[in-house]
Amino acid sequence: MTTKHSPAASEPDGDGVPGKPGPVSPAVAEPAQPSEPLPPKADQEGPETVSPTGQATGAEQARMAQSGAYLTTAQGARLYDTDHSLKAGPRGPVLLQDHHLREKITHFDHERIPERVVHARGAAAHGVFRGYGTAGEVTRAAFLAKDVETPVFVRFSTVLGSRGSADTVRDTRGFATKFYTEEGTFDLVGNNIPVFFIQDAVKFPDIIHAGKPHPDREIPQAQSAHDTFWDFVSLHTEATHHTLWNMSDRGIPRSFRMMEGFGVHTFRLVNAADESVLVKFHWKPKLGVHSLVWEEAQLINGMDPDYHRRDLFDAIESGAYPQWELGIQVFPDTPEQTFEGIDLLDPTKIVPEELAPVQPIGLMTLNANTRNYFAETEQVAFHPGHLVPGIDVTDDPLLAGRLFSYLDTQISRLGGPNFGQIPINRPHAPVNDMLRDGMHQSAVHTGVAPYHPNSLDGGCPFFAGADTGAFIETPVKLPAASKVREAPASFADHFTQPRLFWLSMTPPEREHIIAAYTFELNKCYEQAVKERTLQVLANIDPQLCEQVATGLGLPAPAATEPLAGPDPSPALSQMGGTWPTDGRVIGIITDAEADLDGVRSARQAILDTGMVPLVIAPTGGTLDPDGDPITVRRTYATARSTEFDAVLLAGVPQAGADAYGARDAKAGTARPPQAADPRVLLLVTEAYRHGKAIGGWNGADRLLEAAGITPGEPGIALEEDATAVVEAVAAALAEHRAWDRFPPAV
Ligand code: HDD
Repeated sequence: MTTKHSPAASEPDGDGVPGKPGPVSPAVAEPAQPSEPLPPKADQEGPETVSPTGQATGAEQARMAQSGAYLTTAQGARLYDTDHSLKAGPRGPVLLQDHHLREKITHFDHERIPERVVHARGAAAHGVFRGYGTAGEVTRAAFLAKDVETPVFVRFSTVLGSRGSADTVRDTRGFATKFYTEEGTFDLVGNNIPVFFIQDAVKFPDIIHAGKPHPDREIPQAQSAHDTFWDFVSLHTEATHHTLWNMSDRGIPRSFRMMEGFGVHTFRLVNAADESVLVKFHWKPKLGVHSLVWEEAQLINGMDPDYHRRDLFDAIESGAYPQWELGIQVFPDTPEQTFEGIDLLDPTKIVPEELAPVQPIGLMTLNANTRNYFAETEQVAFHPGHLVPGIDVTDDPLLAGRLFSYLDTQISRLGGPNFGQIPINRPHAPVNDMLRDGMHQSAVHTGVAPYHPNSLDGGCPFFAGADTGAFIETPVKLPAASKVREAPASFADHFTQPRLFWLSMTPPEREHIIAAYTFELNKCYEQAVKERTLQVLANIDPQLCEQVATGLGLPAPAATEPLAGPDPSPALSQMGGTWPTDGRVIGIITDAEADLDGVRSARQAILDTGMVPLVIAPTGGTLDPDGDPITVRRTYATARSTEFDAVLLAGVPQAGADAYGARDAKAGTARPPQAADPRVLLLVTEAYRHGKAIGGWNGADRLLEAAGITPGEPGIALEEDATAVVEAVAAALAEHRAWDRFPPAV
């Protein structure tokens, strides 16, 4: 006999005596009756997607989730139990005829799909792109040429780590955008670094084999700090430029919202008169480009490995929609395909913005979170070959290989050639192809003649022409040439542009680069790898090489390449400006004895400036529960400095110090009395070390003193009242960090 499970009857029922089951509040009891599901939150509504057969899917399918009164099998038969296998008696063996058990376990066994071979860890969001209507002169692509709104889906990612790795590792970040335009889908599959490791796609498996964990023991995870990576990049010096960007602050972004994005390759745009130009795409974040510091990034990997995806999700949830302006650098489409001597087909080279300004052509706003990670973020399939009329590729040999690789990889990752029918991948333009059948075909194609021309299905479909919106490849003239496995001579210059980047950095940024190389190379075992890398660094800059060599305890070699020029490009530095502080997180450290009116006004002032306050107190719950309660968001035990962009001190939190004192007294230990709670002291000293703004009032100077911080320093704001403190801290935060707090690297 099987027993019918009755959820309500199984809940505890008692009088709250420890060890005895207590009464259960209706809110936490397991629901026993069908009720309406919670409505989706407004900001979880993503754009509708439409199937090739015209069926609405996205939102419609979302409503299917855990809704409806009755649980059913996959075939729609209602179920009365999903918690017990069918058995021969309550203690008897499980019966093979339990078809529900078999269906449920079989489906579960196949829930995972292969993760992406690179860029496995990512986070994504929906949004809109609005063209400024200014690009018509250079492209006929309507979503750029006209003032129209186009839905987008953007996936940010790390490159090396597997799907469950941490967010704030030192790595390149992917920045892939799918524009669902009315003329077809356009994918801009870029990175947050404008150059790439290699110049030819044929080397991509090699650089990835070198960067991924060692094949024998599969360590380290999501790190470039290991021998094979440095072996590869020191032997393939074309990787020098990209590696230098990686070792700079660009390799550890503060947030996806604060990263630039780059199309990397040079693309070709074609206008309505069939005139072409060469362009490079740039995404410029409205919040500015900001980074973590290395110690902070490492701590976050332990404290909150989901830091970047949480930041993106929370910002969108709270209405702080991230925005990027799309811009293009425009170059004449000459047969040489160079600009100011820079080879536009070499993906390891940039064109400094001072030589070719970035011209804004549209604005992207991410305004809706994903509703299902698997369905959207995991199943989205980008491809640089997803192009629309008016945007074409060039002969960059790295791009050529990508045009093959992205389609190919989806076949194993998404299980067949019909991945384009998955809701997140469905174009918003009408699809009328003659691709048929195959694994996971979900369209019910009608007609009998999926070939062209035909006389049986009314001749349909017919071809479009240039005047009816066809994608027509630009008839670029090719030079007469022989078949060779060779690179052009200009591809051999591997050091001018790394030097350009180095010379464009400010002293604190250079110190971070030196520290990064020193850290990574000290993690390597092979002496030859370290020495070869020092030779590479010598060819960038002697100061860089010498300082890293000191950190490694090795002699610095002399340069073997000329070190003259080039002119620095100030646009490459992240320092020196002020930026909006929207969505920045401000911790307010307080306790029940502090100036709680001040805490209330600080909270309000933070919210008024579009930032996010988080009150930190000794325990959870509320402060001043009988007055005007303040909700505590973090306790001294759960808060760490890494969660905050700046910290406010509403007094000298003593509660923890008292607790330590009492414990010491009980244990009879003779530690010196604590000036403040040690967890608070740690939080404040870390924030200080990471160059974060710190503000305080109401005796906060004593806490600073206990932490060894001098009040008059830049980025330290002590004021009479809480609102003035918030104002001063916001002003300091607009510069992102107090830069002169960073000590020399070695
Ligand atoms: Fe790639 C994924 C960016 C070179 C092969 N790549 C992938 C993603 C980004 C980039 C952002 C993640 C897309 C997503 O979120 O789903 N890749 C780049 C950039 C490159 C580049 C900016 C150089 C300019 N990639 C590159 C080469 C090859 C690949 C040279 C192969 C020859 N990339 C892939 C891939 C991936 C991929 C194996 C893995 C998952 C996927 O495509 O869909 O095909």
